[in-house]
Amino acid sequence: MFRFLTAGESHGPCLTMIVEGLPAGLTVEKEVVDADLRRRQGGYGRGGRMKIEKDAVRFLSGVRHGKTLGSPITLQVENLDWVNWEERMNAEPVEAEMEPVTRVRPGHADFTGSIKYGHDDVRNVIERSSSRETASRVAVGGLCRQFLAQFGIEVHSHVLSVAGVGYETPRAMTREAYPDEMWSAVEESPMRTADATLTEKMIARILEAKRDGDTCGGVFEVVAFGVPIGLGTFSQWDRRLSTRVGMAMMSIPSVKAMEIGAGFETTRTTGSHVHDVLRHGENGNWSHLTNNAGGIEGGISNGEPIVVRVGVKPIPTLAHPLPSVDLATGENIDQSRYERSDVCVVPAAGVVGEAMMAIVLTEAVLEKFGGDSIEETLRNYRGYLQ
Ligand code: EPS
Repeated sequence: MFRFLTAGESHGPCLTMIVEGLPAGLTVEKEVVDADLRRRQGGYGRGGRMKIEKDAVRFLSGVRHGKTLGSPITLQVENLDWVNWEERMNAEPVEAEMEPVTRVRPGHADFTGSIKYGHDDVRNVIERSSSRETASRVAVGGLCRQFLAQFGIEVHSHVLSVAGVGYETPRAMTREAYPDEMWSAVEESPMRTADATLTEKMIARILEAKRDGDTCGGVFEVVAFGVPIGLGTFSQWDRRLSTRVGMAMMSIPSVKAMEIGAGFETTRTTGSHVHDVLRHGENGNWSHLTNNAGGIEGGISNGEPIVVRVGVKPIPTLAHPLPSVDLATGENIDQSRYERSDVCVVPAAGVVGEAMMAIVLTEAVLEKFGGDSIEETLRNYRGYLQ
């Protein structure tokens, strides 16, 4: 069974991840993980923290001479900001008086977390609810990406819109709709969107929001190519690939919506306009004329690209704060608290979406093909394809 856990506070010394279940003998490169970590740090609209951090992974166990051992893999990403927080975040009691955070930000975990855990200092909530945790998932996803590459599976993401500025019409989702040049353009764009004009418009929208002390959400799309027919199953609700992709995407902080393939669009028309006609080629390959199903039918991958669109709300830390409550006094106040933050995290959230997709597919590939060594997994995979 593939599984992982993450630990670490946003301004603590580091993030730690333990990954279990990757087969032995898989070549893993730190550089591939680090490249993903860098991509998550980028994107227009990020705040001051990203100027401090230079996320990079350290393998602390489970890897020897560049190959997995089959034992638990421990990954670590340092928080370079820790030096500025050593006293405030020390595990040991400290002498200095610390002013507690008590004015909660609407839309943040500040309120629910404080009530739930009985904290009188919201700092105790902010630290783990922070999206800093998503660096952990990206590191794990960077390992999964290297596992999936063995099966010819690739995962990409791009931004479709920011605060309503973006692609207007539903896009085709077949393999041909995503040429390789598109992904190079996405990687070049600070908005992670292939259209240069759209990049400019999105940046202008973010600048406008920033001037108003406001924030922007948006929609990103994650696409996985090369997924074989047969991952996931309808036989139990929680083993459907759609269930698992849904849970993975909804687990990303600030995500409030998600659809698979044509999603909500399918509800506005009739069946004959929605379902993807199946073809059997002379070469024996299966294909569909369209991909409205987003690569999943009956909770099982159907061989087409897996396509999901994910809606990210505007982040709750506003430079022009909304009215709120001071938890210390119970008083209604005119302005909640502001602290250093980002204005738009949609491009970064897309990179986290890629990691979550890679994690779900890794789990599903291992469930289907098993294997304690990568050779064994590949042998089972090739046998199935035949
Ligand atoms: C975050 C607030 C900001 C973000 C942070 C998420 O951090 P800080 O409080 O240190 O300024 O930059 O995101 C990250 C640190 C990251 O790595 O993505 C929050 O309140 O959620």
